[in-house]
Amino acid sequence: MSRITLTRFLIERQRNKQLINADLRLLIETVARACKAISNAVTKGALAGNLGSAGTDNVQGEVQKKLDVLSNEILLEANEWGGNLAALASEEMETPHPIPTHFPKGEYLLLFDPLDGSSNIDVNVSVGTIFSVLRCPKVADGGYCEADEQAFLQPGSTQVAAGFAVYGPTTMLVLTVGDGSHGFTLDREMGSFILTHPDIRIPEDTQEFAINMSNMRRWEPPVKRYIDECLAGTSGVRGKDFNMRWVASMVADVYRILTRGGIFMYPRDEKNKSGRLRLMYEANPMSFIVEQAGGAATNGSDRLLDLKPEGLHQRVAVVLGSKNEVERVAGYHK
Ligand code: AFP
Repeated sequence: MSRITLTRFLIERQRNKQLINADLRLLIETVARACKAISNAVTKGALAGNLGSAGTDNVQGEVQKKLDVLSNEILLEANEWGGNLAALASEEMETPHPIPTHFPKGEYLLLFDPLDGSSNIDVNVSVGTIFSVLRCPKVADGGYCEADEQAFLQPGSTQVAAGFAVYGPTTMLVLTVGDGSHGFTLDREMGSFILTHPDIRIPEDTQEFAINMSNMRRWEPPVKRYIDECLAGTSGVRGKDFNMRWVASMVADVYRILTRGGIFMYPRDEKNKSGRLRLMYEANPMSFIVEQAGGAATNGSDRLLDLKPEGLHQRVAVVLGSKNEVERVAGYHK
């Protein structure tokens, strides 16, 4: 049986469906190549001196791991010269990164969380890379506007592509360009991502939830009610038992939900008043992927993909996964 590589998958989307153009294809392939390099660095761990703290803080005031810094550099270097980007933005950088003047510019904006879940690196738990692609807005004369922070502040519904890699027992890449969500496994001998999970579908119902229970005392009443009902099991109003998982790497938790269903929640609470996760490079790309797989994503009151961003590093409450459960939580917020 012939294997469908990421390159062939993308060429077919370009040629047959005209869903992407050559520039977007090159951009996605370049991000995927950078993910392979990050996967190698993660796999080598202590052998390459890659574990531990970098001794610096990022814009969010979080301690940067060596691999956070390295992954950010890998993604920047890989994407600067292709001629398809107007600018890049990252969790690890306060302001957008312009394309160096000696390289041509293009029509796309790339956002990424270079190494999501990085507090899990030193304990050898799965981590990953999340990315989102937007178009740089055009101005009156038909040219592209200045690729400053303002250019990035578009609702998630305008994303033209989104994906994430998870560096787990296997390295997986999940991608959407708007015609479903598709999973690719890294074949290390060949150095290629191979389509192994076409057209992923999230079951609409689930008996598994993912939330950091240590925040329970700070939750808002609708979230508390939902989890209390899950915990009550067969003797409660839901009439069934629920299982719980929390990896504390969004990439791993969302990958599990894509594989067997479930609901993932990082709600706002008394401590994280706006939520903990970042809208532009965590919630938006994950919401695009989850919706394309038949799931739903909300902040409790609104569809995440409809939110108008106010800042590059804005935080947001996130509830996503199996449709019927997400709608139940949204209903409890009304
Ligand atoms: P780090 O990248 O700082 O490890 O944060 C990971 C993350 O953004 C997301 O991947 C997890 O779902 C969430 O934070 C875990 O947060 P808690 O540590 O509060 O459970």
